[in-house]
Amino acid sequence: MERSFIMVKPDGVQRGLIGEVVKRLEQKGFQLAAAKLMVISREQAEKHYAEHQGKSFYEELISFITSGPVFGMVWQGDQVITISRMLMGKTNTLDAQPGTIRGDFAVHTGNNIIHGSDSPESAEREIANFFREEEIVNYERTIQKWI
Ligand code: DAT
Ligand code: MG
Repeated sequence: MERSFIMVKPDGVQRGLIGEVVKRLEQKGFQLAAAKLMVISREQAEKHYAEHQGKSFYEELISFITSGPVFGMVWQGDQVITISRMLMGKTNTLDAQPGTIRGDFAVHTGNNIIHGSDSPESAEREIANFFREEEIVNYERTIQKWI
């Protein structure tokens, strides 16, 4: 069973889209394993976006992601990384199709509502950056066989 770190960014929290994002992931069939509202530190943000260090948008990205509360989550399920990124939509908002979260709610590439891990390695690193092991809840869902 695969896990992903998915986060409603400060713009999504301010716009009241936490419920919408959670609803879409739940309806798809994924299982919530952890969640918390938090303001992330500059240090956590730099770790999270280490791959983008030095890019033109890096400083703006770090100040945006630390500018207010985010809603961080761990979701699990088969292919959750790839499928949740399909639900998110493309990074460039002009490519984000209607029906996706970014396609339905975002106008600008920076303010794009949601983050989702892009590989099992980044998921593991990102989850460890924001959650302690004991915050991740293991439980069985009786509906799992119907997903
Ligand atoms: P994603 O969030 O789809 O994984 P990413 O990891 O390439 O995309 O970039 C992280 C975030 O940085 C992205 O959600 C928005 C911002 N970003 C990426 N490319 C950008 C660009 N060309 N201009 C402004 N912001 C950008
Ligand atoms: Mg990314």
